[in-house]
Amino acid sequence: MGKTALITGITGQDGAYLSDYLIKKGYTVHGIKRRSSLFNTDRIDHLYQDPHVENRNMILHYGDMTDSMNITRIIGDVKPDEIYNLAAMSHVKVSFDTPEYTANADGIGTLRILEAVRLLNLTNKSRIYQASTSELYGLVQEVPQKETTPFYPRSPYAVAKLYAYWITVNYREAYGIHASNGILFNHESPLRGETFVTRKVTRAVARIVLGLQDKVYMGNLSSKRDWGHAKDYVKAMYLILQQDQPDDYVISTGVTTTIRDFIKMAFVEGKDEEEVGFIASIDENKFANIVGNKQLELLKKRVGDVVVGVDPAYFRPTEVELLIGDNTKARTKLNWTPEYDLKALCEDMVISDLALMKKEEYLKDGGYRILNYFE
Ligand code: NAP
Ligand code: G4F
Repeated sequence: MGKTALITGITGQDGAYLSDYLIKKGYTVHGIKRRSSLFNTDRIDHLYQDPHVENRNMILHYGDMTDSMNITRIIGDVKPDEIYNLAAMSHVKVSFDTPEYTANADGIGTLRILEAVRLLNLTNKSRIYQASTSELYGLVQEVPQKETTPFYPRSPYAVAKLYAYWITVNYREAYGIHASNGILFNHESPLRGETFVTRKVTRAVARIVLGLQDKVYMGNLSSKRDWGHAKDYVKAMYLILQQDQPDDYVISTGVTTTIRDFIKMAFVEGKDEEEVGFIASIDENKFANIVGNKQLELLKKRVGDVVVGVDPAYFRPTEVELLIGDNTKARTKLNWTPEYDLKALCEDMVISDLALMKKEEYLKDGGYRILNYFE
């Protein structure tokens, strides 16, 4: 019999990659999905099985992190071997607009999972992975950041995640639950939400290349992030729950890059003093298979055009300026190493967005997206 996993946040970036990974390992995956007026299952549609199929290995439940009874009922019904708590209002800037909701879903939501496991007498059965974050380091107290670096959160999101981190440690120490924190640094992919910085850039690049958009407006270009690929990071989540002892791990690449340099890597050159980006040159080989000759000619004419501007509306009231993680513990104890570097990640995202935008351009009326992100 394969193991059973319950994933909260299954419709998100990490939920999609993790489900795919666990199902390939023989798991039966249960996922909690919020009710929404649209399907919102694009990222997991390739895994979905109709409820009438026998012996399904992917089962969805309606639920919400703010609903204790619902969370407790689902955990009681599924009795999972492993719970991956990935659900969260995960956008830092938006958390300044919705601080109370963020505290409820991201902070108390984690307590609801832990308390359900305790009340249902599943403390010896269900292992718990908590999606903690490098945002906990905020105004960094040490460079690079490791498991012992003191936290200094800088947003309602990070403060909510601070509660979630410590309540996970507390339930481990108080009740002996196999509960662990993965302190994950930023990880991206073609499935990344469209309003996070890397995806905003790679989508804009694709749309500018295809002539669908003239310019993109960004926020703070000087902050630095340690970016990895979500495909690598969900493997670390799995490894954390396979350890005999629960523990907390930093998951990162150990390389940090400014937003400005990511934009340059994706497409354009920058003029730092004016905070604008212009198209420096066109790599014909990069785009030849995607755009037609006519489009390539039009694109070449745009060399020198300013395509990136800065709009202070995207600045945050308090910013996290520098994140860079020391992943020594994960490398040595979990035997985890990331396969993607930033260049490979950026390329994966740009190529995928070019293909997606091209399809969207053709399929404007149908609205179908038939992309195989998982190969
Ligand atoms: P994401 O793409 O934003 O996905 C978040 C998921 O949580 C979605 O499935 C979302 O559902 C669900 N969700 C949000 N609020 C919910 C609620 N009240 N009840 C139930 N489900 C809810 O985030 P991600 O990038 O996959 O990240 C996964 C987790 O890791 C999050 O907890 C995030 O904070 C944390 N994290 C992410 C990173 C990163 O760089 N990606 C780094 C460190 C930690 P809908 O689809 O309905 O919105
Ligand atoms: O891509 P971001 O929105 O990610 P952020 O704030 O680092 O948070 C992400 O990573 C965390 C892990 O450290 C997760 F916990 C969290 O859930 C989320 O996945 O912004 C990255 C940087 C920031 O400094 C921001 O100010 O990019 C800067 N930025 C500049 N222009 C922008 C923009 N960010 C966004 N979203 N949009 C912009 O136009």
